[in-house]
Amino acid sequence: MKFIDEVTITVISGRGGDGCSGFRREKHIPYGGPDGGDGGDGGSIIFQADSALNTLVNFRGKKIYKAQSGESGGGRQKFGAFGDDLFIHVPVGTLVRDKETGELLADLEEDGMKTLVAEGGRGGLGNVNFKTATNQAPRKSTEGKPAIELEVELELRLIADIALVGLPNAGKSTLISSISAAKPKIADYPFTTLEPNLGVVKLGEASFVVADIPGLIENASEGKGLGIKFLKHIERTKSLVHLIDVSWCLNEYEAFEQYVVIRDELQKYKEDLAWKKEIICLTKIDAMTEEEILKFQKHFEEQVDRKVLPISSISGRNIELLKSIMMQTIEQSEEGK
Ligand SMILES: Nc1nc2c(ncn2[C@@H]2O[C@H](COP(=O)(O)OP(=O)(O)OP(=O)(O)O)[C@@H](O)[C@H]2O)c(=O)[nH]1
Ligand SMILES: [Mg+2]
Repeated sequence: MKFIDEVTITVISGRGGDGCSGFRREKHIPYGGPDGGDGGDGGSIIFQADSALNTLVNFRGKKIYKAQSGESGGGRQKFGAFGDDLFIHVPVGTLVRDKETGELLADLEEDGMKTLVAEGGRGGLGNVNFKTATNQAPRKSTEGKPAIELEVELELRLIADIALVGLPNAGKSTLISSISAAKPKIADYPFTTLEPNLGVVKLGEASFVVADIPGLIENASEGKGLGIKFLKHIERTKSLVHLIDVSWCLNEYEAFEQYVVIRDELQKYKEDLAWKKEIICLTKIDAMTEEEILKFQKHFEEQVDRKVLPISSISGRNIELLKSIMMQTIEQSEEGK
């Protein structure tokens, strides 16, 4: 299953500072020698893997990354300052490629790993370097080496933090399209989604990855429907959001039965999956009265003995709240590791 996040950015290293051509001029020293200092080296572009990041979403805004140039040398053999290197932090698992040639420049597979991708230009030499026995007063100095500008492609294979599970038509794709930029097909019939869709959900500075999984049905664990193929991917997520469309149910018992069907399948597939943290959402509540919502919610909460969240992707009700609960759940599961 390929979930790929890709983005192209431009990186520019710093150019080297120019060497200086200068001569010592002091009151009582008529023939002061050459004293032009060297230019400083420009800063390099270095990519660094950082486990605190999990998507490339932050690169969608800023496109150009530039390291500092070196400063020119000065008189009195003054060296130009070196430009600072620019460290670009990327999620662990990011590949960096030269866009033009396709060459792999960095494969940042471990936290903290660093790779230099564009070296800063060397500083030029000041004329002090060119003094020889025969040429005591060289005017020669060299320019700093130019910057390197590269268009690079960053690629990250994503692993979802949260999977949306539920029966076909429960509203999973609609939810992912309302909380992320993912644009999956949505339709009023079962099995609309045939392959998982991934979406990156942004919440303030943080972000996490949600997978919209094709609908599960009874006996999915034995291979019915599309489900089984994807259950193993659900295994790798930190938690689940279980969507139950209760809007068409005649009563709360019928509604809860839908929940039980999926829980059974998860459990039959693997005990571990059933114990994964799960956020239970009653969906499409815009199509219900307040009374009905309360009745269904109360019944679910009594049965599962914890909070259940009624939501509507269409009206947006409780969607922001759901996003923050998702974030909290991910954080808790990371702490519990
Ligand atoms: N009224 C209402 N309709 C919704 C809501 N969310 C989804 N729907 C509708 O429910 C139908 C199914 O939505 P999908 O998002 O395609 O459902 P799904 O769970 O992805 O379905 P599969 O991919 O087949 O598993 C569509 O007609 C949606 O417009 C909601 O919050 N309120
Ligand atoms: Mg779908």
